[in-house]
Amino acid sequence: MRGKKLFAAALSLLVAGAVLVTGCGGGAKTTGEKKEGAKYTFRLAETHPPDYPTTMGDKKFAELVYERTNGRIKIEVFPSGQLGEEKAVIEQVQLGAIEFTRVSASPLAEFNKQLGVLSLPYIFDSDEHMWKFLTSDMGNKMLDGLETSKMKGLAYYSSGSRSFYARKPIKSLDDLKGLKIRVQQSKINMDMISALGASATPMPYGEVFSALQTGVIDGAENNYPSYYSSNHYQVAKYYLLDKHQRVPEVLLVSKAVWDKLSDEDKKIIKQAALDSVKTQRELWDKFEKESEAKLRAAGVTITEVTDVKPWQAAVKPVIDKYGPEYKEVLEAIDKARK
Ligand code: BDP
Repeated sequence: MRGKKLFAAALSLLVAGAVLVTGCGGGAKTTGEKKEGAKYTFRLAETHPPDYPTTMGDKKFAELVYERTNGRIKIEVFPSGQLGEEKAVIEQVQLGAIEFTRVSASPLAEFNKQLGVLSLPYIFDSDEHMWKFLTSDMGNKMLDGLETSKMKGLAYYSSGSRSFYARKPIKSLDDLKGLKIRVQQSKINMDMISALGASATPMPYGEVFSALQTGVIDGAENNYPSYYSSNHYQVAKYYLLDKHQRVPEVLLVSKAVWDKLSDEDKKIIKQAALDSVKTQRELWDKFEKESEAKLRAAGVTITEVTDVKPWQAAVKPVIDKYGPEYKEVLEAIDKARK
């Protein structure tokens, strides 16, 4: 599987030039001239399986673009990490080797510092609060800000809240002490884990199952849908609902590709991305409930954290360390609370 992914990644670099030169048979020019009515076939990299809500959102997006360009722009969705793990995919999107992707804002923040604020623990009270912020001027500004990192943010998707799970019973904050916990590849996440007394092991998502199975790590953290669809629950049966983060998903396009599109195509793509959010969010809400029910039916022990104050106090050093960098955004997040 790994080998296959590496091969896919190498291949995508090789064909990248070809896709941009030919626009896949559509005659998009390489001179930088923006041709109206050009035909393209693009790829969209997605880490989740085909029926996962983000993948379904990607597909809705692709479908809308296809319809609204009368079949001129075809976006093929590659699910299940076929084109590589998120960090490697982001690098390829920066090069224009992969045109589109949907990734978590956490690894993305390693490429665009401004987005790091979205990984800070307990900054959103609820999904409603998060969405109020994401759809505000500041939320949109952050998507546009990806341009400084060779990408163009198109839309946010839902990802619920993240909580811890482990191979052995965890029922309180104290139980995390000394555990080796896998985190997404981001510095803020590593600091958060340390602040909670555990030991942070960053690793790509696709490697977590076997690391849990073999005991290389004691636990990890994610939302119900990922915990369920990745089968992590089969080897780590104890879930502690502390909801430490709400990290949105981001749908984005390579700036190298974006800059070659006509204004009309840009408009269609941006609008299609925004229109796909509704589908993704509806499917998310449904799948979040379904996966929780399936986890319970499979015998997973779910412990609710009734008082998050000790958790918030424990991660305060993380907020103190990064907060000043994000003063303006944190103010906007606070405003969205009211
Ligand atoms: C999931 C996100 C996915 C991340 C994964 C992770 O949807 O994009 O890759 O978490 O933990 O919730 O790496």
